[in-house]
Amino acid sequence: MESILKNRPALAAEIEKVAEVAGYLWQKGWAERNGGNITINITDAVDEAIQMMPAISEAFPIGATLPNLKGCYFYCKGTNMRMRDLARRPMENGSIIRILEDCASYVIIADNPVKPTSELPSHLSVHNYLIGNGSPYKASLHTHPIELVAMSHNSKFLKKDVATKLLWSMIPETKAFCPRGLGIVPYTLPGSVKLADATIAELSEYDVVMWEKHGVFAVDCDIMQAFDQVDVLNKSALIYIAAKNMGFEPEGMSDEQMYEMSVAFNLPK
Ligand code: 2HA
Ligand code: ZN
Repeated sequence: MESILKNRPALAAEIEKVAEVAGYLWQKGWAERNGGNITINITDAVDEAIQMMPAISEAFPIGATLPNLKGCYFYCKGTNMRMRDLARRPMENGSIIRILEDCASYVIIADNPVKPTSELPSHLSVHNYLIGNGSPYKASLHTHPIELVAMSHNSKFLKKDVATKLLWSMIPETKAFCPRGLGIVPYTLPGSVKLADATIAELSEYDVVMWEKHGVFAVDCDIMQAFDQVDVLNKSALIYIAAKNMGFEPEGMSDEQMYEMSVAFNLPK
Protein backbone atom coordinates (compact mmCIF):
# COMPACT_ATOMS: atom_id res chain seq x y z
CA MET A 1 0.00 0.00 0.00
CA GLU A 2 1.20 3.50 -0.82
CA SER A 3 1.83 5.88 2.05
CA ILE A 4 -0.71 8.64 2.57
CA LEU A 5 2.31 10.97 2.53
CA LYS A 6 3.07 10.27 -1.15
CA ASN A 7 2.49 13.38 -3.31
CA ARG A 8 1.30 15.34 -0.27
CA PRO A 9 4.25 17.61 0.56
CA ALA A 10 2.43 19.67 3.21
CA LEU A 11 1.38 16.60 5.17
CA ALA A 12 4.76 14.92 4.65
CA ALA A 13 6.51 18.04 5.99
CA GLU A 14 4.55 17.87 9.26
CA ILE A 15 5.35 14.18 9.71
CA GLU A 16 9.03 14.84 8.93
CA LYS A 17 9.04 17.37 11.78
CA VAL A 18 7.50 14.75 14.08
CA ALA A 19 10.27 12.29 13.19
CA GLU A 20 12.97 14.93 13.71
CA VAL A 21 11.60 15.91 17.12
CA ALA A 22 11.17 12.25 18.16
CA GLY A 23 14.90 11.80 17.46
CA TYR A 24 15.79 14.81 19.61
CA LEU A 25 13.63 13.51 22.47
CA TRP A 26 15.46 10.19 22.40
CA GLN A 27 18.92 11.79 22.11
CA LYS A 28 18.20 14.07 25.07
CA GLY A 29 17.17 11.14 27.25
CA TRP A 30 13.66 12.52 27.55
CA ALA A 31 11.96 9.51 25.95
CA GLU A 32 12.94 6.23 27.57
CA ARG A 33 11.13 3.13 26.28
CA ASN A 34 7.65 4.25 25.13
CA GLY A 35 7.77 7.46 27.17
CA GLY A 36 6.14 10.55 25.78
CA ASN A 37 3.49 11.25 23.20
CA ILE A 38 2.92 13.37 20.13
CA THR A 39 -0.37 14.22 18.41
CA ILE A 40 -0.78 16.62 15.49
CA ASN A 41 -4.00 18.08 14.12
CA ILE A 42 -3.45 17.59 10.36
CA THR A 43 -7.00 18.51 9.29
CA ASP A 44 -5.74 21.53 7.27
CA ALA A 45 -3.61 19.20 5.12
CA VAL A 46 -6.49 16.82 4.36
CA ASP A 47 -7.80 16.73 0.77
CA GLU A 48 -10.87 15.09 -0.73
CA ALA A 49 -9.02 11.86 -1.50
CA ILE A 50 -8.09 11.51 2.17
CA GLN A 51 -11.69 12.22 3.18
CA MET A 52 -12.73 9.31 0.93
CA MET A 53 -10.16 6.88 2.31
CA PRO A 54 -11.76 3.84 3.94
CA ALA A 55 -11.14 2.97 7.55
CA ILE A 56 -8.47 0.31 8.16
CA SER A 57 -9.68 -0.38 11.70
CA GLU A 58 -12.92 -0.81 13.55
CA ALA A 59 -14.36 2.29 15.22
CA PHE A 60 -12.85 2.79 18.68
CA PRO A 61 -14.38 4.94 21.42
CA ILE A 62 -12.26 7.99 22.38
CA GLY A 63 -13.52 7.85 25.96
CA ALA A 64 -14.82 11.42 25.76
CA THR A 65 -17.22 13.38 23.54
CA LEU A 66 -15.33 16.23 21.89
CA PRO A 67 -17.70 18.32 19.76
CA ASN A 68 -15.05 20.51 18.10
CA LEU A 69 -13.29 17.49 16.60
CA LYS A 70 -16.04 16.30 14.22
CA GLY A 71 -14.37 15.24 10.95
CA CYS A 72 -10.90 16.22 12.17
CA TYR A 73 -7.77 14.21 11.39
CA PHE A 74 -4.78 13.59 13.64
CA TYR A 75 -1.39 11.98 13.43
CA CYS A 76 -0.85 10.09 16.70
CA LYS A 77 2.12 8.21 18.08
CA GLY A 78 1.18 4.55 18.52
CA THR A 79 0.56 3.05 21.93
CA ASN A 80 3.66 1.33 23.34
CA MET A 81 5.77 2.61 20.44
CA ARG A 82 9.21 4.05 21.07
CA MET A 83 10.19 7.62 20.16
CA ARG A 84 13.54 6.31 18.91
CA ASP A 85 11.70 4.08 16.41
CA LEU A 86 9.29 6.85 15.47
CA ALA A 87 12.31 8.99 14.61
CA ARG A 88 13.17 6.65 11.73
CA ARG A 89 9.73 5.29 10.78
CA PRO A 90 6.97 7.68 11.87
CA MET A 91 4.25 5.97 9.82
CA GLU A 92 5.05 2.52 11.22
CA ASN A 93 5.07 3.71 14.83
CA GLY A 94 2.10 6.01 14.58
CA SER A 95 -1.01 6.41 12.45
CA ILE A 96 -3.54 8.85 11.07
CA ILE A 97 -7.03 8.80 12.53
CA ARG A 98 -10.37 10.35 11.54
CA ILE A 99 -12.82 11.48 14.23
CA LEU A 100 -16.29 10.23 13.40
CA GLU A 101 -19.60 12.13 13.26
CA ASP A 102 -20.49 11.26 16.86
CA CYS A 103 -17.36 13.14 18.08
CA ALA A 104 -16.83 10.24 20.49
CA SER A 105 -15.11 7.62 18.32
CA TYR A 106 -12.43 7.34 15.67
CA VAL A 107 -11.10 5.07 12.96
CA ILE A 108 -7.54 4.61 11.71
CA ILE A 109 -7.17 5.46 8.01
CA ALA A 110 -3.40 5.25 7.28
CA ASP A 111 -0.77 3.90 6.82
CA ASN A 112 -1.02 0.92 9.19
CA PRO A 113 -3.56 -0.08 11.85
CA VAL A 114 -1.35 1.15 14.70
CA LYS A 115 -3.51 1.86 17.76
CA PRO A 116 -2.91 5.44 19.03
CA THR A 117 -1.30 6.39 22.33
CA SER A 118 -2.97 5.46 25.61
CA GLU A 119 -3.03 9.21 26.31
CA LEU A 120 -5.32 9.80 23.30
CA PRO A 121 -8.31 11.02 25.37
CA SER A 122 -6.20 13.70 27.09
CA HIS A 123 -4.42 14.76 23.89
CA LEU A 124 -7.68 14.96 21.95
CA SER A 125 -9.36 16.86 24.82
CA VAL A 126 -6.57 19.42 24.53
CA HIS A 127 -7.05 19.71 20.74
CA ASN A 128 -10.80 20.08 21.31
CA TYR A 129 -10.04 22.93 23.73
CA LEU A 130 -7.58 24.61 21.33
CA ILE A 131 -10.03 24.53 18.40
CA GLY A 132 -12.81 25.84 20.65
CA ASN A 133 -10.60 28.80 21.54
CA GLY A 134 -9.74 29.58 17.92
CA SER A 135 -6.09 28.76 18.67
CA PRO A 136 -3.64 28.31 15.75
CA TYR A 137 -1.92 25.53 17.75
CA LYS A 138 -1.88 22.14 16.01
CA ALA A 139 0.74 20.14 17.91
CA SER A 140 0.81 18.65 21.38
CA LEU A 141 3.84 17.06 22.98
CA HIS A 142 4.29 15.10 26.19
CA THR A 143 7.85 14.25 27.22
CA HIS A 144 10.04 13.57 30.29
CA PRO A 145 12.76 16.30 30.37
CA ILE A 146 15.16 15.15 33.08
CA GLU A 147 16.15 18.40 34.79
CA LEU A 148 12.68 19.96 34.74
CA VAL A 149 11.18 16.79 36.21
CA ALA A 150 13.92 16.77 38.87
CA MET A 151 12.99 20.34 39.85
CA SER A 152 9.36 19.25 40.27
CA HIS A 153 10.46 17.05 43.16
CA ASN A 154 10.93 20.16 45.32
CA SER A 155 7.70 21.81 46.43
CA LYS A 156 9.31 25.28 46.46
CA PHE A 157 9.38 25.19 42.65
CA LEU A 158 5.72 24.17 42.41
CA LYS A 159 4.22 27.39 43.75
CA LYS A 160 2.66 29.48 41.00
CA ASP A 161 5.28 31.09 38.71
CA VAL A 162 8.26 30.38 41.01
CA ALA A 163 9.85 28.00 38.48
CA THR A 164 8.86 30.30 35.60
CA LYS A 165 10.63 33.33 37.13
CA LEU A 166 13.71 31.32 38.08
CA LEU A 167 14.01 29.69 34.62
CA TRP A 168 13.38 32.96 32.76
CA SER A 169 16.13 34.65 34.78
CA MET A 170 18.84 32.10 33.86
CA ILE A 171 19.33 33.34 30.26
CA PRO A 172 17.44 36.03 28.30
CA GLU A 173 16.26 33.72 25.51
CA THR A 174 14.11 31.57 27.77
CA LYS A 175 11.42 34.21 28.28
CA ALA A 176 11.78 35.30 24.63
CA PHE A 177 11.02 31.79 23.37
CA CYS A 178 8.74 30.57 26.15
CA PRO A 179 6.93 33.85 26.85
CA ARG A 180 3.99 32.36 28.73
CA GLY A 181 6.16 30.42 31.18
CA LEU A 182 5.63 27.07 32.88
CA GLY A 183 2.29 26.06 34.38
CA ILE A 184 2.14 23.47 37.15
CA VAL A 185 -0.21 20.52 37.64
CA PRO A 186 0.20 18.76 41.02
CA TYR A 187 0.91 15.03 40.79
CA THR A 188 -2.02 13.24 39.11
CA LEU A 189 -2.38 9.71 37.78
CA PRO A 190 -1.01 9.43 34.18
CA GLY A 191 -3.70 8.97 31.56
CA SER A 192 -6.51 10.11 33.89
CA VAL A 193 -9.35 12.45 32.99
CA LYS A 194 -8.36 14.49 36.04
CA LEU A 195 -4.89 15.06 34.55
CA ALA A 196 -6.39 16.09 31.21
CA ASP A 197 -8.77 18.56 32.87
CA ALA A 198 -6.04 20.07 35.06
CA THR A 199 -3.77 20.42 32.01
CA ILE A 200 -6.45 22.19 29.98
CA ALA A 201 -7.06 24.59 32.87
CA GLU A 202 -3.34 25.53 32.87
CA LEU A 203 -3.21 25.90 29.07
CA SER A 204 -5.41 28.99 29.29
CA GLU A 205 -2.36 30.71 30.81
CA TYR A 206 0.68 28.67 29.70
CA ASP A 207 1.92 26.84 26.58
CA VAL A 208 4.03 24.42 28.64
CA VAL A 209 2.69 22.65 31.70
CA MET A 210 4.71 20.66 34.24
CA TRP A 211 3.15 17.44 35.46
CA GLU A 212 4.71 17.11 38.93
CA LYS A 213 7.19 14.19 39.18
CA HIS A 214 6.32 13.03 35.65
CA GLY A 215 6.99 15.31 32.67
CA VAL A 216 5.75 18.25 30.66
CA PHE A 217 2.91 18.83 28.22
CA ALA A 218 3.45 21.50 25.56
CA VAL A 219 1.36 22.94 22.74
CA ASP A 220 2.28 25.16 19.79
CA CYS A 221 1.65 25.75 16.09
CA ASP A 222 3.84 22.81 15.10
CA ILE A 223 5.77 20.08 16.89
CA MET A 224 9.15 21.81 16.38
CA GLN A 225 7.91 24.94 18.17
CA ALA A 226 6.38 22.90 21.00
CA PHE A 227 9.73 21.10 21.39
CA ASP A 228 11.67 24.39 21.34
CA GLN A 229 9.61 25.79 24.21
CA VAL A 230 10.41 22.76 26.37
CA ASP A 231 14.05 22.82 25.24
CA VAL A 232 14.66 26.44 26.29
CA LEU A 233 13.06 25.80 29.70
CA ASN A 234 15.16 22.70 30.25
CA LYS A 235 18.30 24.60 29.14
CA SER A 236 17.62 27.10 31.91
CA ALA A 237 17.18 24.25 34.38
CA LEU A 238 20.58 22.91 33.27
CA ILE A 239 22.22 26.32 33.83
CA TYR A 240 20.66 26.51 37.29
CA ILE A 241 21.94 23.05 38.15
CA ALA A 242 25.42 23.79 36.72
CA ALA A 243 25.69 26.83 39.01
CA LYS A 244 24.51 24.81 42.02
CA ASN A 245 27.08 22.13 41.15
CA MET A 246 29.79 24.82 41.17
CA GLY A 247 28.72 25.45 44.74
CA PHE A 248 26.67 28.65 44.52
CA GLU A 249 23.10 29.83 44.05
CA PRO A 250 22.95 31.58 40.64
CA GLU A 251 22.04 35.28 40.88
CA GLY A 252 19.62 35.23 37.98
CA MET A 253 18.98 38.28 35.82
CA SER A 254 17.68 41.17 37.92
CA ASP A 255 14.09 42.44 37.68
CA GLU A 256 15.44 45.49 35.79
CA GLN A 257 17.28 43.28 33.30
CA MET A 258 14.17 41.12 32.82
CA TYR A 259 12.05 44.24 32.27
CA GLU A 260 14.51 45.76 29.79
CA MET A 261 14.65 42.49 27.86
CA SER A 262 10.84 42.13 27.87
CA VAL A 263 10.48 45.64 26.38
CA ALA A 264 13.16 44.99 23.77
CA PHE A 265 11.64 41.65 22.70
CA ASN A 266 8.05 42.94 22.93
CA LEU A 267 7.10 40.32 25.54
CA PRO A 268 4.47 40.45 28.26
CA LYS A 269 5.99 42.40 31.21
O1 2HA B 1 2.71 7.27 26.85
O2 2HA B 1 4.75 9.03 28.87
O3 2HA B 1 2.67 9.42 30.45
C1 2HA B 1 3.83 7.34 27.59
C2 2HA B 1 3.78 8.35 28.67
C3 2HA B 1 2.55 8.49 29.45
ZN1 ZN C 1 4.76 10.37 30.57
